[in-house]
Amino acid sequence: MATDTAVRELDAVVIGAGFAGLYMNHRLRDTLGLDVHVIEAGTGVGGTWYWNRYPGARCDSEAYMYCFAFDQDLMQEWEWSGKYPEQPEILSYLNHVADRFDLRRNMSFETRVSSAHFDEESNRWDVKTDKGEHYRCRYFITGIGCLSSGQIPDFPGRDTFAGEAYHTGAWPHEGVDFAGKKVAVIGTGSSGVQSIPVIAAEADHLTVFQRTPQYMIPARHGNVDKSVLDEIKTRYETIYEKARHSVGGFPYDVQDRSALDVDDATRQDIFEQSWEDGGFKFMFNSFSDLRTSLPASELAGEFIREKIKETVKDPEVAERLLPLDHPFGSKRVLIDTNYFDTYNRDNVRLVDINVEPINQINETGILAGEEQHDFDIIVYATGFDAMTGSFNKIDIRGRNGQKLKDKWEAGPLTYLGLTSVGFPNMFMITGPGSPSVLSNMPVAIEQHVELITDTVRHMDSSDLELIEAEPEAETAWVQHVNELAEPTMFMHANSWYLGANIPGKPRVFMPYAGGVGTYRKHCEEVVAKGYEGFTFTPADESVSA
Ligand code: N01
Repeated sequence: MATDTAVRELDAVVIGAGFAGLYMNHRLRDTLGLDVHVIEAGTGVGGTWYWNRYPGARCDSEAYMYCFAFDQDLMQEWEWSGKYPEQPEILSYLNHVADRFDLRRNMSFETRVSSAHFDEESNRWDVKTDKGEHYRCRYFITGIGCLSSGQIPDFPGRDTFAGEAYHTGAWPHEGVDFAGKKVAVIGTGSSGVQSIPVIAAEADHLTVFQRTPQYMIPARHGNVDKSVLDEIKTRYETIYEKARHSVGGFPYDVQDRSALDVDDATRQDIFEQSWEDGGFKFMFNSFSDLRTSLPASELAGEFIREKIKETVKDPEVAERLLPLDHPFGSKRVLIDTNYFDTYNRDNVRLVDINVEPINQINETGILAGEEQHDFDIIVYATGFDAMTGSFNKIDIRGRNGQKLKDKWEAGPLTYLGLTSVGFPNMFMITGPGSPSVLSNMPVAIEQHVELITDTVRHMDSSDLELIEAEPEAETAWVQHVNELAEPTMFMHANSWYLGANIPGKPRVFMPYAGGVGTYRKHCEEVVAKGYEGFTFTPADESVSA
């Protein structure tokens, strides 16, 4: 039983030791000299890459872009091995960063923040953990990730299954042995699509339970010659600068052409070339309007459907794999390696749960429609309570004891995706209403961490006690975020961006769809205009602690 211990006074508490928490710690502690403590639930650093160890896990951002850019020496010394960074390599990288900057010495591991309450008497946050620790700090900062709260649907009888069951986002560190086993994978999002080909190659038999067929672009993953990466390193500054001012946080050239303005043969050639290149270039580097024009998106969708039909040998299986109910780009674009080919294997079966619904999970397996499927292992690749789920798990209370969870009951309300009215001196790194998941995360994270650092520096040098968003600014921001999403393909599908994967969750588009470059410019203007939309409380006007 946890007991309350002495209160520890700090400048800042940061939750999470992933990309966000690591860099925030470095900036506040080493640049500003603040007394900071980082609280992390895992036994080590890594965040997403600590938890998501499922087979085939890797990032869809190319490796040379999926890292910190704040330190030139760090950038030059780290060597990536392949086109895309695999989970063990990213975890090694983040451990290297933690070692290099000595970031663990002010961290608690295996500890969860249970509550964070703003005390209006002292203008301090009281942060308590499940270990009974109590911190009192000026700044309360969340680096809790956007996809950290795993969800396993409440299928009838779910807990009666006698075999092994795993969620991709909480994978056992010792790995799972699939050899000779009958395996089920439920879910065909990024995690399912990455793990399915790897599990199929190991298991005796794999059955995939699919609710929504998906569009995918081949990754073209493989080793990259060191000379290529060395050459990239000579241009790192330029590359990152381009990424910082781009839409998706990638340094890809943007094409100023509509898919509708070229003839069929030209369009086909461009799609083919982008398909050969693989990865997100298909989306960002082929045509300018795949995210915003339904007819353009449909042309890309049709191209991909043809590729699926060409790849999957059994026409009936191919038909079940065709995404027809949502346009390309309306859900997270998936990057795959051998996904569709996997359905040509003799040991793989696809169940469309729209036709054969999962009626029950029982001791031996899954009853889908009228058919019983027996399994040794069930893998839930069923996603996350995205963006707000991890906030809701912590009892966060601002002014007048208002709970963040209550304030966000109808959807997250933030200013810049960074702050929320009534929660002074609380900053959310890549919170809802910021570009976050619609971009290459390290780029978005660095921008937020640096903005928070500059803001804290400004407050300290100007003797300002509190920063708080203004209600009008927050209302306008939420409206702006909605308006940006409205003309995009994102509004045409049931996705976790809209909370549609969680029963009862309000249908609100949560990330900022205007791109990291536009968002950065907006933040710079806010600062240049004296932190427009924020109110500061000077130290001498506040009640002293
Ligand atoms: O989760 P998801 P994920 N019954 O929500 C299905 C990032 N990520 O873990 O599409 C049956 O995308 C659900 O079906 P549907 C990335 O941003 C990145 O795969 O909702 N099925 C879907 O097929 C990604 O988008 C990387 O109809 C149910 C699947 O489960 C995000 O994390 C790698 C169901 C969930 O897909 C989440 O990806 C991994 C139900 N009740 C993750 N509920 C890389 O960078 C859900 N499903 C590579």
